[in-house]
Amino acid sequence: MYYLAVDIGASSGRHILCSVENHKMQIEEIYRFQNNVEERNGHFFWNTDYLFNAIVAGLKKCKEIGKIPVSMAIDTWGCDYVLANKTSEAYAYRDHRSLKGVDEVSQLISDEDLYKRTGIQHQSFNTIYQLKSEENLNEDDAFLMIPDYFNYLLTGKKVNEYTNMSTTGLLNIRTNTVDQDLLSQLDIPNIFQEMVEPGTIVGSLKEDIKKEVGFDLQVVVCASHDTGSAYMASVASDGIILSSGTWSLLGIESDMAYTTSKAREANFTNEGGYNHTYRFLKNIMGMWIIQEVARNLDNQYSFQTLQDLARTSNYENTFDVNKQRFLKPEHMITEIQKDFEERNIVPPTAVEDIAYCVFHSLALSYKLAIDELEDITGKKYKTINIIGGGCQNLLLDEMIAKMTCMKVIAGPIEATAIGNIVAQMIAFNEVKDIDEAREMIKEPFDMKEFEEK
Ligand code: ADP
Ligand code: LRH
Repeated sequence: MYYLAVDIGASSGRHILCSVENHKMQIEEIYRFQNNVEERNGHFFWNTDYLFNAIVAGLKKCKEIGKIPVSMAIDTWGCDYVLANKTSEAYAYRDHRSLKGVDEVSQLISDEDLYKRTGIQHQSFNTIYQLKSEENLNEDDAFLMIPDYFNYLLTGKKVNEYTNMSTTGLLNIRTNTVDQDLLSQLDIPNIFQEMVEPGTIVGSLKEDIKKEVGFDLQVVVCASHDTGSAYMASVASDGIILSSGTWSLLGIESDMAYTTSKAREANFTNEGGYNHTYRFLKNIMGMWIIQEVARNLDNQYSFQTLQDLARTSNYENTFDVNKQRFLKPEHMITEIQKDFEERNIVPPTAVEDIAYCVFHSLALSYKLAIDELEDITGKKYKTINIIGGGCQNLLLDEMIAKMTCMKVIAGPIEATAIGNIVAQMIAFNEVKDIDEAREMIKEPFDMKEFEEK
């Protein structure tokens, strides 16, 4: 039996096919494509047509290699959406238009009240602020988050998946439903669809898509917020989990939400997880910084080379990676250097020093976030499970082990796709529940351990 995960991150997307035999999962990447924001009239957008064509191209690849999945599910980054009855356009969360919404929302509800109500961190790009920045929102607009929108193009059915909906900042933390009072207070019309849980089968492919790809399957919703799927595939879910990709999402899986003022001041969030657990975590600027550094250097250096070069550096200073200025600067290297100059510190200039300084600063920000987390929860953690593409950065893994004195477990690299598949396997009774699935994950995927003795 094959299951297909379509996992689209801010930097790339991939189709990961999983076969299950004798209770063993085996994954194979069958299709990969780039993802990027595009600039139009001074604003940044995702190219949803290009992404949908890539989704269909990956389905055709299944046919070509003769491995037809019984089901598929799509996950993407959170917060962004399409108003499906009027456009296929999707603003990218790094676009500055949402700053207008931040101002407007803060005049209608205080940050304290909003956090108590939703449990969601303050990020300028949260959907709540994006929606408040829209002109002419209308009841009939049909709000679909990015994976919901692709599910709709595949099946013709409009639903909103719960875990991703929690990133809107519009769900009530107690009821886990869209907070209608909050909508009224903010004058946002009810543009939302039926909300469904991960594991729900949406339906089969529309006739035209079926014809184009040459087969049918069931479209399932997974935890369609990529971070939600990634955390599902953690093999040490009782410790700290660091989902390391374009963003670093550092936190814990928890049965309870933390909405204390300490949690709010540290800007931790309570995102909705599979089975209504919470991901209590902090967004840290993440590999975005090194991606942009690489782009500024015309992509002459691979991530592996940047890591190797960084090992030769003696540069010691660090910067605060979470400053708003690093969210979408025109030129990342210049922005980093300016940040040092403004603090009268000699900035890094050689490639090896820039790369080292970025990794060192990230490691430091993880250490600070762990201190905050332990303070808020009153617990001490012994392990950090780093998952996602960024766990391949062994230098960073080593730095984290050294700085935190915790045991670092790196892997699985494709955690998000694996979590996506787990939701499908549970929906098809291939496994009983997430605990059983997590046991299955421990064996087949390459994990590395780092410990500072
Ligand atoms: P997302 O899905 O959020 O776009 P990924 O999980 O694919 O991100 O992770 C991408 C990141 O993984 C890259 O930005 C890079 O920093 C890191 N990465 C990928 N391959 C390697 C490698 N071979 N060595 C070190 N780091 C790597
Ligand atoms: C990571 C992620 C993160 C969100 C951001 C928009 O890909 O989904 O969890 O905060 O993108």
